[in-house]
Amino acid sequence: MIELSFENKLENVENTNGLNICYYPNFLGKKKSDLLYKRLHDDIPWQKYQIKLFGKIYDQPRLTSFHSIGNKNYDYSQIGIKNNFMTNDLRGLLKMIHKKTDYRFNSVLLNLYRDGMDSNGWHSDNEPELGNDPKIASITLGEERFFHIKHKKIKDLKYKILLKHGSLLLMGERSQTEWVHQIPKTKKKIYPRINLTYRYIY
Ligand SMILES: O=C(O)CCC(=O)C(=O)O
Repeated sequence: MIELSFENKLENVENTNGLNICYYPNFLGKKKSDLLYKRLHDDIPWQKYQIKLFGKIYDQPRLTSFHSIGNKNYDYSQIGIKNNFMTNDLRGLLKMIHKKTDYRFNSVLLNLYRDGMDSNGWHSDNEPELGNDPKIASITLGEERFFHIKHKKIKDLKYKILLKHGSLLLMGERSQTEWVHQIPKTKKKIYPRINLTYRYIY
């Protein structure tokens, strides 16, 4: 797996073998990131959802909360996720993302990875209500974690990026139709991480 590094001024990589992603390591300053991490950690109504895999029920290995403008229905992973309203903090981040990109979003899924054993397995964000070619804006707060992305058909096309506190990762055209991504577990002793993925629900 090739690690994509974005040092110094190299802030975005586009069309890496057809992978359309942009990474902004310093999207939010440290002060704002610290403040938002604490507020979201304390105020978001985090819930533990269950998922059925091969006929068995498991707790998802993370806590989750879904928020949207206009009470959107989202059948995320078929877990019957509850809709919450967009708080001022979530709307503020949405505004900043809309300034940075032409993509438009109206909802956000938050994940809280409590430690290295919390994770998110290989998947694409491709539920029908996200449209034909979903775009995603992903913000990281708290502990940095590796994000893996691999092509669905071409075995050797695999990349990883260390997602930093206060960073923004944009996943653009074909990122969900042709690629899958994951946040793997780690045995390292680490602090919690909050991730926000902004999405457009039709
Ligand atoms: O935590 C992340 O960076 C990715 C989250 C994700 O893939 C998802 O919520 O679908």
